[in-house]
Amino acid sequence: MSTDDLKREAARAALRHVEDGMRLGLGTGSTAEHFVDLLAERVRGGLKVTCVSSSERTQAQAERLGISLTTLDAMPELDLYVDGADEIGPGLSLIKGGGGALLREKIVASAARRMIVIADESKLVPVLGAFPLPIEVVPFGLEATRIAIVRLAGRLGLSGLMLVRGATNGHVFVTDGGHRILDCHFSHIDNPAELAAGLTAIPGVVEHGLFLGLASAACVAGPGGVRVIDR
Ligand code: ABF
Repeated sequence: MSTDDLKREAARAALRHVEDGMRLGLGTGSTAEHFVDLLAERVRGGLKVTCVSSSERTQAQAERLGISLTTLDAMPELDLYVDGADEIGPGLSLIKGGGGALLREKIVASAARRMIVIADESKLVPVLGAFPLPIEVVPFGLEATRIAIVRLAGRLGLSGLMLVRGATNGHVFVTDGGHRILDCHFSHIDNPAELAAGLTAIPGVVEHGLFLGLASAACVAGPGGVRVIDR
């Protein structure tokens, strides 16, 4: 089975938790794309759900597939949010935002009663941080914000490259909210809660990719099948 097949199986497993009449949040990324695709098949078969997207990209896919969409303002409380992750650590702590949609993803995840993470088993890690942590920052004063993050990291014993996404190839990445992303190569984050609290206190930081206490369960697919991990 290819990694892509595993992602689809994880998405299929999460679909079993979707019931008629649910208010759903749709994630972003290649695994979430499978979920939206499979959901559309169920909708064509008569399932009635109303959805909110976490990115323009997912919005376009869901619209194209005929899924009923609304905004989070019109439907501010959701039953379920299904999304992928870049890393799944202990206690279903997550790094997300490799696709650059972390701000909307976190807003949608926080509006949902339950969040189910879908992933292939390569995303499971004993300690978060091998995947660069994305931090969404406002463009104004970006260098001052970066220095504040470097100082925070130093106090917490973290170090590593901190790169403005896209800057090295001259195409600086701009998020759906008009912000920039700093990718922080910390390699291992021993205390994610401490780092999350410190980042939130820095004024130029809009949001960070540590999702702590948000996921209720994960459907993780490997060659032997899909494992459901509860928090
Ligand atoms: C989104 O998609 C992100 O938060 C995460 O960065 C990414 C996971 O990507 P994929 O499903 O393509 O591996 O959920």
